[in-house]
Amino acid sequence: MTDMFSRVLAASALVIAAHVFAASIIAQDQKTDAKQTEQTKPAPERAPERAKVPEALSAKLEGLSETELDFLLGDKALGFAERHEILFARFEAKTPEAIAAYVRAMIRVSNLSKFNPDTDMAAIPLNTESGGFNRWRLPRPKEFDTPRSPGPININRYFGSGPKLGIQTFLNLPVAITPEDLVAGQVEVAIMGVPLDTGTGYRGAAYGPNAVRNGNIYKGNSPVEPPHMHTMVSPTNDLVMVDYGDINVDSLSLERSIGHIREMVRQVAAAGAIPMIVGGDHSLMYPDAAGVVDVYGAGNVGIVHFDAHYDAGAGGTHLLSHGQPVRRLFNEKLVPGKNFIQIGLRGYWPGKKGFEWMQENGLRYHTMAEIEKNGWDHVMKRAMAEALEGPEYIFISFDVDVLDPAYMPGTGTPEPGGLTTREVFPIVRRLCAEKNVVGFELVEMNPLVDPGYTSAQNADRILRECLTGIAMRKQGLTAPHYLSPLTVDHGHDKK
Ligand SMILES: [Mn+2]
Repeated sequence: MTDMFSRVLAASALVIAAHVFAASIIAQDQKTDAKQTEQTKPAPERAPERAKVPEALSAKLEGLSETELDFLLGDKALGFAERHEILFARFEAKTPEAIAAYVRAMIRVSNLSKFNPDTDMAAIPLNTESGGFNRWRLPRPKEFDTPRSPGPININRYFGSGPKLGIQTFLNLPVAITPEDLVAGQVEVAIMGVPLDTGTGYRGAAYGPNAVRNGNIYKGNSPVEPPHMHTMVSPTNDLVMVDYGDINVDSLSLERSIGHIREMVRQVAAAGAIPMIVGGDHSLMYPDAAGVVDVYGAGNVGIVHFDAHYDAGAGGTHLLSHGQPVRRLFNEKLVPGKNFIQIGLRGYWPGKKGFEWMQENGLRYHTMAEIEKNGWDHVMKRAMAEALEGPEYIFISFDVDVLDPAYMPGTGTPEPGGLTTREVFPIVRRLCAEKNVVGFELVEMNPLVDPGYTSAQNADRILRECLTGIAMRKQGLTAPHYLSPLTVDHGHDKK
């Protein structure tokens, strides 16, 4: 009892600390943004290489001014062609006048693209007169509701309750609303939704959490649940889990939302539960991982990042989006480069520079090209070994677009040629069983672009694979790629 009391106390102290933290996050952001811009600038000693003018073209360029020539032969021209040779080829048939006009047009476009203090807003103003400025993130006062003792609440009326019955929760789990509920219930995993999609530009990921709640066919509510067949372990039997509801956001502003999300994730982790976040778009990775790092310490958490894209974009107008969380976590020194393991990259992003940045900074990436060359088993083994060698804790960031669109049509940025469910399920389960997972997020599931329920069902199964792994770890089943002897082989072959 004393122990529980001290847990409640610790949790409330944290709530207060987190509020103070949230108030200062904007100021902090300004500082880190300045830092980020500095870091993304090329180092001054590395002067950009000037392209060599082909002989055939040199006479035609004689009329260009020094500035125009500098622009044409320098890095900035590469915003108009991948290589200088491509640009020079465009000039072959042009007159010197046409070339000069072309170069001036490039300079004009380049200048007009930049921030102009006379016409542009450096910050988007908010209506500070609004009486509801902070209402979206205020907890509902206890005084408004019927008094109850803290702890998880089962909201099912019937002893046996199937998938079509009742108020939908993740895996038909009981509900918890406050950190006191988590502490009183000694909750081990708190699954929560974050209906945020302002970081992507594609509306719909905000509906992900409720689609996952609705989208699975296994929703028992009995004290004994059938185990996961591959392992004969059932998380519902072995773990205390809750649906922790949704984290509210300012649905018009990612920037205004991240402080609150980070605070809520931190609260759950500090209450001793594993936060499992269902998004929402991938900009969530920043507040989700940061909230976990706030509890376990910068540098102590590795991130295993499943994604078709590297999400370490830099230099964009917006300082956070679903394509930038990796860069931001790295720039703020919350997660060192060597602690990132990326799996499933393909398509067209990043390009050469992005891969070079990852190599320079120690990030471990596993592309579909590597899988094409060496096969999935090889790559899974390599990534598992890297995760096990890394820091004590891991956070799993699962962007559903790592799956081939055949398995996950419901996502904003689908990319052909991805992983199959048969490849993804075992590695997620293994990571959660063989390594100390302290946080998990599933992001970018957009039910509005999947008229069926394939996406929601597979998303639900990914959560279950992780939960099965966590339950296996609790039972001590942490051997490499453990599978149940009962189900993995019928045993009737002649010895
Ligand atoms: Mn992503």
